[in-house]
Amino acid sequence: YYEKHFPGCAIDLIGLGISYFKTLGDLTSEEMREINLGSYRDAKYEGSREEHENKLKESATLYVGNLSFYTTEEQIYSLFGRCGEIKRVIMGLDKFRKTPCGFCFVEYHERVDALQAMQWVTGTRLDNRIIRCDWDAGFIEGRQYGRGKSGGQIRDEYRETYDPDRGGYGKIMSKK
Ligand code: GTA
Repeated sequence: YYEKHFPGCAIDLIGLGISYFKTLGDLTSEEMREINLGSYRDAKYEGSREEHENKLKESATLYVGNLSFYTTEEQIYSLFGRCGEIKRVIMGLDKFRKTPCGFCFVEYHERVDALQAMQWVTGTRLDNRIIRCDWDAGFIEGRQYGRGKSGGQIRDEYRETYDPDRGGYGKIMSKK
């Protein structure tokens, strides 16, 4: 787990074959920047690729996915607040109905708190779903809306399984 999320932080103590893992408090600012940034890149990001990468490296904002449509902002505050003081939570909304559509952004004041959430909260259960956190380059007005034709997230248009907590079948499947 550490090798995946904190590449370069496992130090083999010379000759002893013992691996020592640094805790978050031990990381240098350079190591903090370089931590696994994930593979998602927002295709609608307005700016250069380099700028996008730099924003991700310095961001204190997380995208949280695979939420139930029934999960509330209060639940997000209560879970993510365990990792540090939250500046703002932005719930993802269906662009037509303006109802939750299964994701949110969590902005912390400090990057180290977002890092704690990346370490401890991603992959845990909320409303009986395994949630996923990802670094985000920062919230911009409009990004809270699903980009699918139906108003929800694009991935829910193509989903082929039945997911009662995310509106049933995917939108394309339900038209078949
Ligand atoms: N930081 O992982 C993320 C992330 N996701 C998934 C969405 N957002 C994210 N931000 C971060 N990390 O502000 C953000 C977006 C936006 C908001 C809603 O959430 O930046 P969205 O989910 O509606 O649309 O965004 P997005 O993100 O533009 O779609 P995505 O996930 O890249 O691409 C669509 C996915 O749907 C593909 O991975 C694929 O699985 C599926 N898909 C797309 N097109 C097809 C297709 N033609 N056929 C089959 N599957 C497809």
